[in-house]
Amino acid sequence: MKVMEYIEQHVKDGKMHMTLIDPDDQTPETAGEVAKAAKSAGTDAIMIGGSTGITKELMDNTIREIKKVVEIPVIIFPNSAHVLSPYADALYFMSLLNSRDVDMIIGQQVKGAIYVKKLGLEPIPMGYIIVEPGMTVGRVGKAVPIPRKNPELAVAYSLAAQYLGMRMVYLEAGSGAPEPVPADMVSAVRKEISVPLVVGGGIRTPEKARSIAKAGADIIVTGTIVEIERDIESKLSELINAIKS
Ligand code: 1GP
Repeated sequence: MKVMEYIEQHVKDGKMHMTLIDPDDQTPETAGEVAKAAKSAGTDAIMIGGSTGITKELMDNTIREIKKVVEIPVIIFPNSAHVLSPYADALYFMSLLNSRDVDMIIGQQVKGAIYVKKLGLEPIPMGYIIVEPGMTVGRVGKAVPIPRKNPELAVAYSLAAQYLGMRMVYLEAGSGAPEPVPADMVSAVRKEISVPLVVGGGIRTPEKARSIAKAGADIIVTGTIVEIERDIESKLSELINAIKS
């Protein structure tokens, strides 16, 4: 089954959770352990990526270790065309729509397209939209973040993504954001689009995860929680239960 079909089936039946692992933050072996704990906690897919410091070799080794221990999809969440790996199941073929830099909107995609084809990776077209504060990805991606008080602008970008043919929309507050994307922005976007809505950045507690899911996110992404918690499985399962119950 294609990863996009897997996602569409899951969001038809309920909410999904995806765990983001940054290959630059631990050894490939430790990344495998993290993925295993996340899978046991109920996560539905592993996303691999980060804003800085990633080499192709690190990407390849990390994905291989993860694939050894879990069977859920492993999806590349790229920061550039240099991190493509044949070992992943799919790739978010994404455009940072509210960037000031044309390279983030279409340049890296042009650089990577031929390799995606050669490697046989499944590309999942995604509109990536940075919401304040945006954190490192907002800075590196030269984004003009959507103001937290402007849900209408987030709706306009999200609808534009859908009309351009993108199969998913991702509202990103930035890894480690003090607060997630506002719930009223999530619900405003959910009301208007018909493709799966992904929300991430700053979601570290079951309460916040529940409120974002209730507001209409189909897929919740968490990354930092697996880096800061010692007992990853129990902390993550509390958060995932809050999303799915
Ligand atoms: C970042 O949305 C993800 O791209 C995850 O954010 O690290 O804050 O969970 P956190």
